[in-house]
Parts: sequence; C-alpha cells; structure tokens
Amino acid sequence: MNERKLGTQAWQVLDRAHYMHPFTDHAALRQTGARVATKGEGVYVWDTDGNRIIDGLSGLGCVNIGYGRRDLVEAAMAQMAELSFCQSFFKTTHRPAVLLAEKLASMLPEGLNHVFFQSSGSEANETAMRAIRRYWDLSGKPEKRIVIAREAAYHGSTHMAASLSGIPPMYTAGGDVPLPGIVHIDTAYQYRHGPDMNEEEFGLLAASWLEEKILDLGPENVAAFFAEPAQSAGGAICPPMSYWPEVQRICRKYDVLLAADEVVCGFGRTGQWFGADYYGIAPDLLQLGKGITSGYLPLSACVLSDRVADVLIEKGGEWAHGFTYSGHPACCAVALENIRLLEEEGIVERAGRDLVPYFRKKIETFADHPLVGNVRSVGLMGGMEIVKDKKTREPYVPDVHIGEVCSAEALKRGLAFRANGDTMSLMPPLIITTEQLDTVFDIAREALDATARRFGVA
Ligand code: PXG
Repeated sequence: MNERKLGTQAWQVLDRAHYMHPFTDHAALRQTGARVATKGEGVYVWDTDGNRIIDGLSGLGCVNIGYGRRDLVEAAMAQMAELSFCQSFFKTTHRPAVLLAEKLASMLPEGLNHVFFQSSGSEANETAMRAIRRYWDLSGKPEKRIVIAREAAYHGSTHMAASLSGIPPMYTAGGDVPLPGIVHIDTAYQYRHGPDMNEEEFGLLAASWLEEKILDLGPENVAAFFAEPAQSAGGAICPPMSYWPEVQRICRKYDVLLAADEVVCGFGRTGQWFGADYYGIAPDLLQLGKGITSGYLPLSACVLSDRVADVLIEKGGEWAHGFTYSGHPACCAVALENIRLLEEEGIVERAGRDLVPYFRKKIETFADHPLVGNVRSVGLMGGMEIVKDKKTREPYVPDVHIGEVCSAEALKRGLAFRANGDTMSLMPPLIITTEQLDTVFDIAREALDATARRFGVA
C-alpha cells in the first residue's frame, strides 16, 4: 500500500476502524470522519483535502515556537544518533538531562532547583502529588493529606490528575475518580462569581475561599493547594493580579504547599517565561510540559523547591517513583534547543512586548458581539464566552453545544478555534505575526457571525 496516495475518505475508514482518539465521542466522529492533518509550517497546518488551517491553538497550547523548525529536528536526530536512550535509575546520568535540569533551575523563581522528568503533563502532576504526600509523611505530619484544587481546573487524564481536575465530566465520571483526599473550591472566575465587583477586590475574595476551606478542613489536615496560574482548558480563566500573591500568603500562613501547574502557562504563554513570573509567586512545586519542547517530543518536568527536595533527599532514602522515559535524551536535547531558540530569537520577549497588547486589544473588540457575554485574556491565551442572554449570563451549555458549531464554522474558514464548553479559546503560537493575528480575529468574527445567524441571534 502506498499510504501517501490514500485520499481523505480512505484515511477516515482506517481511522474509524482502529484509532481511538483522546476526548472524542466516537459515535459522533463516525458520522463526520476526522480531518486528516499532513504537514505543519510556522502557524499553519495542512490537511489531505489541501486546506491550510491557521492554528489558533498551538496544537493544544504546546507548539509555542511554531511548526517545522529544522533546528529541533536536527537536535533530536543528533541526540538519537549519539545516545538514543539512557535510563537514569541505576546511578547513571547523561548530558542532555543534566543540562536541561540546570537550565530550568536557572530560569525558574528562586529555590526551584530540583527537576524530575516525565513524558506528559498528567505524569508531572502525579509526581507532584506523590512528592507532596511523601514530603508530609517524612516531615512527621502524615495527617496533612488533603489537597485543595479548583473548579474548572484541568490537570490531566490519569486517575490522580483527573481527580484534581475540576471540569465536571473529568472528576465526576466515576471509575474510582475522584480519588480520596482531594477537594475543590470555586475559582477566580469573575464573570460567574463576582461580575459587578472591582477586579482587585474580587481577586482577594476568591483567595479568601481558599482560607475558608483550609480552616474548615483544619490546617493540620491540608497538604497543598494545587492550581494553574491561569486556567486554559477550563475556559481561559484569568485571575485578577491580586489573587495569586494573596493565595501564596494564605498557603504560607497555614503551612500548605503551593503546587503550580504551568503545563500551559510555562514557556511564554502569559507573555513572560512562566505564570509564576507573571503573577509574582514562588511556588513550592512547579509542573511544566507542552511548551518545554514546543510539542516536538513528549516531555514534562516536576520542579521541586529546596524545601521539598531537601526533605525527600535527606530523610527519604530511595523514592520509589520514576518512569522508563524519565529524562529521555532526545526529548531533553529538543527541549534545550527549543529554549535556546526561544531565548536567542527573543520570541518570548517579543510576544510579551508586542503581541500581547495587540492580542488583548483585538480580543476586547469582541465584547460587543451579540453572542459574547465575556472576553478575557492573559498573554496569548484568550477566551470569548458565548451566552444565551447577555443580561442574565444564561449559558447555552449543557443543552446546546453552540461552541462546537462556532468551532466548525471557523474550521471551514481556515482557523482552528476551540470551544471549551461555551468559551471560544485562542492560544496562537508565540511566533505569530500581527498580520496573521488579524486573520485569526477576522475569521473568529466571521465564525461567530455565522453561528449567531444559525441561532437566530441578531
Ligand atoms: N495540566 C494542564 C494545565 C493542562 O492544560 C495537562 C496538565 C495534562 O497534560 P498531558 O500532557 O498529560 O495531556 C494539561 C493538558 C484544551 C486541552 O482543550 C488542554 C490540555 C489537554 C487537552 C485539551 O485546552 N492540557
């Protein structure tokens, strides 16, 4: 079989027969068939029908540097040719893992110096949870077990990561999820929880829900607060600037560890290198993934502060935790090259300086669209929340998935524009130009207009 000659339909038949997709209603997929992607270059992806799609989502918030960078391909090839695999279980190490760990420690806030590698964001969060529980066990406080997470959180799809997540189908789907010892609080979602308040006051109010929960559970029982600096999959929920410093103050007051899931925020999404830089916090644990390699190879990191690592190292003996692919040499080599390019070409710096204000100005023009109840953004992550009634903020979901209609309208016009519930999300690659951003927002508007027409909204 010459696979390259197969047409879209033939691929769809094979796909349907054998390939189980993540987060997919396969019965529905059977009706439409999947789009078959073939090639990526810069901010564009092509499919077997010859369509060129502008990727408003950076894949899944990972392709920060854009598609098709030869330097990354060559970094992987060179490393695979030299040392294709190396375990680090039995007193063995290798250069790319050491160099990357050192590089991350030098970039992250003070004290985050100890790097554990895995392949996915979900696994980085597993590592963080195991480290948190072990830290308290070894510190002689095993009763400190409960971890507080938030509504609308997405931390991944393994049992623990799904349990930490706060998007209803994730942690309410049954199958032993949620695992015990995890509780959720409301998040800093101003449009739903405090729309008429001053932003800074709302941030302090939302932080106070954490304090209330800690006091309710008893600080002696609370191990950690686990949260994304800004929530991506939950619908681009961006807290006011007053929220995070207050959360950090509360965690310190009650001796509760702070674990920041920066799987999406890390590597420039907020316009600064890390969400911790943007919001001015120094977490005890910080998880990275996605943008660490710009999605070219799977890699994630769980970075432990000196405080946590010192206890694990000095009191713990062997930590029975690790993965075959912890610190995979090719993945680490690609991450190093990705970070080098992001730095040397000033990609993160330019995004923060030039693109972020432009993106914000453009997205804010959607506030008066008849379908859009709320617009929000941080850095190059933005959301437009569709509502049935702008006054009452009544949503369409769960009765009607209007966001999916809008998403399909955008795709027809050449834009990947994701619906997270009723919120239409954008997180373009950091290398996008302002002209390309104009196209993104022009198509987004056409898609919203077409959706409004289909729903009889003027
Ligand atoms: N943490 C965060 C904050 C994430 O966004 C994960 C952990 C899990 O990473 P892995 O590599 O295990 O998938 C994620 C994943 C979306 C979307 O719609 C986002 C993710 C995955 C799927 C869809 O924005 N992020």
